[in-house]
Amino acid sequence: MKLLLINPQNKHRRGFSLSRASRYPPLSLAILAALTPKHWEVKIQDENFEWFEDEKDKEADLVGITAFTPNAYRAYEIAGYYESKGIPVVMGGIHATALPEEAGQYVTTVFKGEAESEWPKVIDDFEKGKLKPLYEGGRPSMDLMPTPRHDLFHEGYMFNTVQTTRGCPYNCDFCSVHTFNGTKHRLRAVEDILDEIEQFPDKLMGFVDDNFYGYSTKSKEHSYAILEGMIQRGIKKEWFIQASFNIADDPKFLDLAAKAGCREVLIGVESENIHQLKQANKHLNARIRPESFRKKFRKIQRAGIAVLGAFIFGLEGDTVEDLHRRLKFIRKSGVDAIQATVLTPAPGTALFDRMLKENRIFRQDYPSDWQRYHSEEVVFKPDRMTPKEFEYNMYIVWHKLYNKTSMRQRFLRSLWLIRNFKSAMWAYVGNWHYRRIVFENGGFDPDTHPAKQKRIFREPGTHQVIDLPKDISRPGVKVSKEKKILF
Ligand code: B12
Ligand code: SF4
Repeated sequence: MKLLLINPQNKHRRGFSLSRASRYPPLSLAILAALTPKHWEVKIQDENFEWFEDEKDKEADLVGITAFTPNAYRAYEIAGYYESKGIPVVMGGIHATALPEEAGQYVTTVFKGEAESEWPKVIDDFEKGKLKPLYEGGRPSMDLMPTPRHDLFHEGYMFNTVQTTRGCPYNCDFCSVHTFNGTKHRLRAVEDILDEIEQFPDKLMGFVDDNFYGYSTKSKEHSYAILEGMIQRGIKKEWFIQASFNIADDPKFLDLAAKAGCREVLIGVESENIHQLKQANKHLNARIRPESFRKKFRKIQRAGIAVLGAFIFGLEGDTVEDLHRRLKFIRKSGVDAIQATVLTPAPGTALFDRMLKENRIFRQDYPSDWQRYHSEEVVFKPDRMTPKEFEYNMYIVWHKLYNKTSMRQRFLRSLWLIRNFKSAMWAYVGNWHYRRIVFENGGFDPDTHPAKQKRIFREPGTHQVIDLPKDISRPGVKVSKEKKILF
């Protein structure tokens, strides 16, 4: 029996797929492969490297597809090919879980939730000719997670990925994680994690946990045990994590992480505006208060680890001036790498439900419009600016963050602050990736200010460049006394 597992990519905008060094392997598919009985032949078809073509490589008795929202449309396209040949397609992942009815129109079987407990049942039912239209995997214990089949990943990947936890106790209203993986922070057995890391030869890796360190004493101890285990076993890898500001106040964690090879940590900063943090339920950041963000970054950098700050633009209440205020905050804060994304209402989040109710989402030609939900395009009406103003000013923000001169200056500053060449280099390379991701339109020169460029707008979702609308404001940065920049 042949199982073909497919990792589809958004065809119009390739985002992280653009360069080899910013691609990450589809861990979900390697888990499915490991859960599949031995008498099955399993293969991963990965559009990060090769577009799916009808003619070749398509042999399968059963197909499994994974998708986040921006690549769901592509998943449906590929599913259509197999459905037309009478080969059943099972679709799982975050998008199918959020919108099972929609997915059900394009695939044979929808799989909701995590795969570990129910995937063997799917295989068994298929073998008996009794495949059902819907399975619910729920959120099983992480003890059920097998060692993923890393050997099936495309050999072109530079990074491997490992998962040590699932779920998040917070409920930020723009985020899919707590609705999908739940609010319980589930921890995986440390020995399983270490055995898995030892098994693959790749030197570079990332922990895909939403929060490697977590918020409880138990999760903190769990992270220590992983790091101590890596050091004891002599595992020599370089890697990144995602975590919250609380790691900055734990010198033991920072010391262990640096010794175990941590080069970069992504922190979801989101905004410098405390009201927005509260409004979006980003309570941890609001409690710490934006005035102290810079100090926290420094503590992490002093440990030899680069900080990748993730910021959201277009949060509720944002005006054009606020976008520029956030930009200024970012540049002064000293973060080494920057992810500056456009607020995007993902299905299944509170943000999506609210915006839908308020009739503010203007990209609703689903499923095709899901291709636009990649966090670099405006798909909703902001409350205090027009979508075009937002979009145009995002180009200015991106230009300021990712023009060559500012990236080089940032690199020198990182060297000074982190005092670790490799970590500073990770951040520098990361900035190059984001530059490629946001400017991948062919019509815009990232090194020239948008005001000096006649045509910058790409018809979203395509590569076609369109004229800049005349009626949008191009403000200078005015900062009022009450809302002064913090650094
Ligand atoms: C690593 C990661 C990435 C990697 C990609 C890794 C990959 N797999 O290709 C990178 C950095 C490239 C990335 C990019 C982006 N990401 Co991302 N990413 C993640 C992160 C942190 C972990 C994903 C992961 O590997 N999890 C581990 C695996 C094992 O879990 P899983 O995929 O959920 O799989 C399990 C189940 O879903 C199920 N399952 C999954 N597929 C299938 C298929 C079948 C057939 C079955 C039966 C079951 C099944 O079984 C698996 C095992 O239980 C998640 C957060 C999260 N917790 O999910 C965000 C997340 C998925 N990303 C998100 C976003 C928004 C993006 C970007 C748009 C960001 C950007 N600014 O550009 C891009 C879009 C990428 C794209 N392809 O279009 C959002 C997606 C929201 C949504 N509704 O789609 C998430 C949820 C983060 C968030 N805070 O909301 N991302
Ligand atoms: S944004 Fe981060 S802290 Fe907030 S719910 Fe998502 S994973 Fe948790």
